[in-house]
Amino acid sequence: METSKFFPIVETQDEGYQKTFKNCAELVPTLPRSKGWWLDELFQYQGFWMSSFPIRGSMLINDHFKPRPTDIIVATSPKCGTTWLRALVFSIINRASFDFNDHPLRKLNPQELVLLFEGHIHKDGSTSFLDELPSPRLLSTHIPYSLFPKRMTDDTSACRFVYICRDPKDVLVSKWHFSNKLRPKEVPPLSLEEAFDLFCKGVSHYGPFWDHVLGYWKASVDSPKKVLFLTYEDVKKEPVGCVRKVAEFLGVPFSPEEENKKTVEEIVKLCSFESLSNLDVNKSVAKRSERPVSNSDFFRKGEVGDWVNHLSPEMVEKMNQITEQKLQGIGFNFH
Ligand code: PAP
Repeated sequence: METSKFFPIVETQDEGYQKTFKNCAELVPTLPRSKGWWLDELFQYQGFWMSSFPIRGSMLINDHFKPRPTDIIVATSPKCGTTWLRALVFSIINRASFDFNDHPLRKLNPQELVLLFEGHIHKDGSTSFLDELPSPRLLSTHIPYSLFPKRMTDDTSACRFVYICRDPKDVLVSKWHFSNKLRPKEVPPLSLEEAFDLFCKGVSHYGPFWDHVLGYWKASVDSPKKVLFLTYEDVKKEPVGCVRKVAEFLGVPFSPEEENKKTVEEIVKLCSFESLSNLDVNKSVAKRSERPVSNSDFFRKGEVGDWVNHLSPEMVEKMNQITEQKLQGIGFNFH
């Protein structure tokens, strides 16, 4: 049984899982640490700043997860559009099963419909919950590409990743607003300056942001059949084209009949910010003990370029410099 002060206790009889929990409980206290964005602590694990919970999730995935060729993993750095991408991919792969007027997205938040990999692998102290999900399994993750086991990243037939990233200036602004919603009332809000410093130093959940992007970008170049790389800005500009691209990548292109029926446009409309954010389920401000955020917290403005309303010219210059330097020569940038 695990007794680390960093984790809730997990009861498991299985020796393999016990070993992973023990290794993790011993490792986390030895890692470099920093204050987080709300009241959490971040630990530097294999080059990335993460809270203790996803570190354990990542270790469990490495030690125990059995990938299937049909697995689809929606991957993002936080605040890059996970909610949107989860909704889009779910709608694409399940389009034959549901009527758009009576669609699961009308009743469930995308975060409930497409579960967070590193969060749900802990359920019941083993991977059994994920093992029992029917194929194709659709999961979402913030885990950096390099932290997945080789059996998932090397083998082109093991699973596929759809990644979305976003201009880091908008990510910072989105994350700053979100973090202040998560901070307990008795704690003063995180200032934008403080958030900016942490973000630029790479100290943000699953950060450095740029290293996260780089990992998936390189994988998409090396293995284009395994990793599809999208940007929030491109999906905003060309949603129909991007939805077609995702469907083709996943091996389920739209048929001429579906094109005639405007299925792609229906998906784009259903998953748009305007549509999802106006559904009762997503207006809900109720919080649950296991998730200290409400469904409405995942919908703020949903725009490209909101950073102009928040960042000073100096902040913009510094952030652009870091981005230029980190992504130099790779063949991709945020423009
Ligand atoms: P997560 O990392 O906590 O899962 P994620 O969904 O990636 O959150 O990011 C939330 C951002 O996506 C918010 O951006 P903003 O703060 O700049 O507004 C949110 O508004 C935006 N978002 C959520 N749903 C959609 C959507 N359907 N279309 C476009 N943007 C969306």
